[in-house]
Amino acid sequence: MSKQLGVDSAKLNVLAPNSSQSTITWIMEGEKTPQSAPEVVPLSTTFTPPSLVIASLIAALKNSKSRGNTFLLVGPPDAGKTSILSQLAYSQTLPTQTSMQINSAVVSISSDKSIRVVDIPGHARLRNQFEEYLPETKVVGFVVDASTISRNAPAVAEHLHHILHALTSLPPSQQLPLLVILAHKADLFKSTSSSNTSTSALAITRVKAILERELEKRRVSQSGGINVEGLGEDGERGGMGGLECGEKEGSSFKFDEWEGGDVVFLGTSITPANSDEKSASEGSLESLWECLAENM
Ligand SMILES: Nc1nc2c(ncn2[C@@H]2O[C@H](COP(=O)(O)OP(=O)(O)OP(=O)(O)O)[C@@H](O)[C@H]2O)c(=O)[nH]1
Ligand SMILES: [Mg+2]
Repeated sequence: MSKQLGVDSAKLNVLAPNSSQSTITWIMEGEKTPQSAPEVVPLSTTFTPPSLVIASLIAALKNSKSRGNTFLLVGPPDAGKTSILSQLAYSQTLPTQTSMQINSAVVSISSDKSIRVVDIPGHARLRNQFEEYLPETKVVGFVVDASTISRNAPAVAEHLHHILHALTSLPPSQQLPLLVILAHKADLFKSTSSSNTSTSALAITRVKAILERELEKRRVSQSGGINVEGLGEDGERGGMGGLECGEKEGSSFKFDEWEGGDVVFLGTSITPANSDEKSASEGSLESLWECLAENM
């Protein structure tokens, strides 16, 4: 494992190859989202011809519609968020370190469309910064290491619960972002797979089943008062929603019935920078590219 705690400026040097297509900007911890074009065009107090006012209003409207072009990468530490960002932005995987800052890059997804990809560190103290970006977000990608989820299930589900809660708490005026759960590092399934099922499909099946089971545990424990990870005694219990499903009596948590909207599962992988294995086992973000092209 090449991960280590590191100085972010060093990481900037590593992660910023010369590229005319994409730019990575590094946003300091606690710094606000860069402001997009102002939504309201200030009207001069002096005489303004009506046609100019109308033109300004149209421009403001266009600006407000063009907001929401962010693909937000969230998820536990070590899941692969920064690796995915660097693959999307630079078509190559660069060595990563545990992120202590938010990373952001502009990525071109078609000849006439660019999106902003924002990678929120999984570190417990930093992960909640994702909420600042939700107003600009069209797709949320929750990245899960499918190869380790069996042993990290409660922590991963706790992290996801916060995301589900935040999404279902958005004001009705805001368009709900699409939630995409990336069953990542699908390449690590190949040695254990004896069937013809693709590694992506295996990763998705496992991640979905484990998360549904863990989220159901959280739902039951919230109503029953049993303590589970992240639902401490300080008033959070019973207060953190986001797990509501279709109200069939006795039904357990199912993503397909989640009231917060559609949830898409994708099996993804990249070839790690320090891997010896080459193209034969080349990882794939193809399904993610397709999903972004369709939904952004
Ligand atoms: N085998 C395999 N390794 C991967 C894959 N994606 C990422 N990795 C490795 O997983 C480790 C963690 O990747 P990062 O991208 O740093 O993880 P992160 O989600 O940004 O982690 P934090 O910054 O701590 O939140 C690195 O060593 C990557 O090389 C993958 O698809 N397959
Ligand atoms: Mg990272």
